[in-house]
Amino acid sequence: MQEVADKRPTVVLTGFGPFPGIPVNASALLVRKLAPLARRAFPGRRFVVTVLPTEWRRAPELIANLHARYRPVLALHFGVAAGMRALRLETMAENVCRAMPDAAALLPLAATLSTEGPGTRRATIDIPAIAHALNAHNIPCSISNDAGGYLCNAVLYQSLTRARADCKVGFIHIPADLSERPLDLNGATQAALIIIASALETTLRSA
Ligand code: PCA
Repeated sequence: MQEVADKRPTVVLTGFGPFPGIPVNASALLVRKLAPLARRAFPGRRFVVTVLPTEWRRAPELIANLHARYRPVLALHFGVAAGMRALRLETMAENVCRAMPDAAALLPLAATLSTEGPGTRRATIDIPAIAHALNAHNIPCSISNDAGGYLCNAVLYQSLTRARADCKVGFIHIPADLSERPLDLNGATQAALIIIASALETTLRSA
């Protein structure tokens, strides 16, 4: 199989599909546009790009599979937040599930993501370095310590739980509406390339 033969360090990129209130998820558009550009910009890395279903059961399962199968050095997850004009770099995930129905109209099974896991898990990408790189390109961004308690938080928590010690993990919320510059789809894609470049530098330093 191709993934066995490919010895390049792997980067996993994920977006999300639709969910109640968001019929078209801009993070899915983003990762699909990003995939060929990232492969061209970073030929030494293999990129595995997935659009996750916004579902309490399936999204964490798929994240676990991605880590087990590809053993990435970097996992960057993207999702949308409504009403935002800037990128939001999430610093932590909380061991909570907000009782909100998912894309399959199902509620979370429990109030927490994990019975044994810690109350919070911290993102392992270098967020100040990424914010600095984005600022240098005049891309609006903020740093957040509240990933929201819905599926974005769940995916960040699960990815941090499943990542091997040599894998950096981060989550970036993008505006749900990518119709305005500088964060239209092109601008958000360029921003994502800057984030990948900065995050890969850290994986090299700690390798
Ligand atoms: N945003 C939601 C889940 C999927 C997405 O794109 C969130 O912020 O949790």
